Amino acid sequence: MTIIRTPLPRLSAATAPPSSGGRNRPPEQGIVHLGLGNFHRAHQAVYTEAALAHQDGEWGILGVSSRSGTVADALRAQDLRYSVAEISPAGATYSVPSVHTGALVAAREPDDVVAAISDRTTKIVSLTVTENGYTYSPATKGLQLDHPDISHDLAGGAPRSTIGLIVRGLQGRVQHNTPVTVLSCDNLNDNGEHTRRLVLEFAAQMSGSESGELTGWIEQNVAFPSTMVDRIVPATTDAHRSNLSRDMGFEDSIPVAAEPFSMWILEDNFAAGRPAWEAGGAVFSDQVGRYEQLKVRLLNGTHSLIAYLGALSSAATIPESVAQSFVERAARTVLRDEYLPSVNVPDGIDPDLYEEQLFVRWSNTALGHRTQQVGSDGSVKLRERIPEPAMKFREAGRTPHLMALTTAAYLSCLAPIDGFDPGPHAAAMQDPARGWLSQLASRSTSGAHMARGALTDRRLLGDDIADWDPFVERTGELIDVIVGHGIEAATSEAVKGDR
Ligand code: CS2
Repeated sequence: MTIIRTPLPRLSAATAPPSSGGRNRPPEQGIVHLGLGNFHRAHQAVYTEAALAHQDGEWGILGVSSRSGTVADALRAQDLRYSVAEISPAGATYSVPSVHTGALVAAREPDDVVAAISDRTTKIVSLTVTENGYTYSPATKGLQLDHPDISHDLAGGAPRSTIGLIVRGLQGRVQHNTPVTVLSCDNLNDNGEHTRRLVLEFAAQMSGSESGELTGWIEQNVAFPSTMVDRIVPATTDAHRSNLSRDMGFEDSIPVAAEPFSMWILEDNFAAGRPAWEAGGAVFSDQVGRYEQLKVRLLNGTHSLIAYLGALSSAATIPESVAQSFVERAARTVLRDEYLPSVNVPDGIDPDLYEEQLFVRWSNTALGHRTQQVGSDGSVKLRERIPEPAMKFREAGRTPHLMALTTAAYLSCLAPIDGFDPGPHAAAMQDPARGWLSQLASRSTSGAHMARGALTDRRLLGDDIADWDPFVERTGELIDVIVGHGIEAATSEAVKGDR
């Protein structure tokens, strides 16, 4: 007997479940969002859906992808709908947000993006462009003026960089003099102030008389609140897609899988209003900086260690990695003994509960968060995670051995020395520094040599680490142990610390 399968319908306005709150028309646009990746679609978009269900408003989102057209084109083909699957070992629950009003690709349509940011109806320009999207130098924290996209944008071409797009967009607002908020939602310390500094620096570097007027206008009219965003959102896999079709009865080419946990803490400093994101559980607080430290260090810093130890021990996913007792031990040690002492814990947060919750989240076997994904872009992530808390150790004359292990494992994954094979998960990691680090590795005759070359180059972890011999030396020794005896041996050495 031949079984004829009828193809499932594609997700569209007609096949989507009704939006929450019974809204039956798309919202008016008030937000331009740069970075249409999975994280934004499972985080800010979900909070915006809840806000609009609670209170109608002009908070529809024009989503902008930076380079690839895959998501933007698929989103348009699906009437701007996509599914979010909250996945845990207990099962999956689905929702279909309906908050996007359009989708653009910055590399393809830069002028339209600039025009949208300039438009007086835009009240918020939000960003999830990853650490890598800010084109800044770790040594100066200022704009990377020698970055080809920045020099191109400063010369006046259609902008290629995120900061260039924002500043050109703001420039168009001077005429109608309408305030706006630029909202960074990336894992950067002090992300509001950081973005403000880069935007003002770009404006100040522009040629001609426009520059002075524009900088003054930005200082007066643009708010840059800081935020802490948190949700584990892996890259979508074919398994996510087919489970969704099975459960929902439609085909969605761009679903997003996310953990059930979600957190958003924001400074309530908006120049032109905001959605009622608290309806979705967002918290407006004057302790954002503390939450950001807690999250970037305890979650992200430890996450990097789990990813590199995992990749070097053939673990494809974060839950597989942290299920190994040597990884769990290292993760608990770095979190408690090295990151936590540097954090000014926000009021009402119990660090023990926070730690336990992190281990539950990292152990979500149904989500399949890959070590390769968390390990990617280490050169721009580690500079946010390691140098500041490490300085507390330097001031006390001590060495943070697990932070040195994180750095040694990162370098061994990205740029192995001496014929060392870090395995397929490490080989699949992407990183803008892979080129120069690999060249360095090919000339390095020992871990000490490699660590010195990598860390004294201030591009990697900035000045404080570059000038700190005991940290550089410890990193080199641990690379040698990884190469000579394996990652487990190196981990137990690091956990022993100064004992
Ligand atoms: C991760 C983060 O890829 C990474 O470096 O640490 O993406 C992490 O999953 C999120 O910040 C969780 O909120």
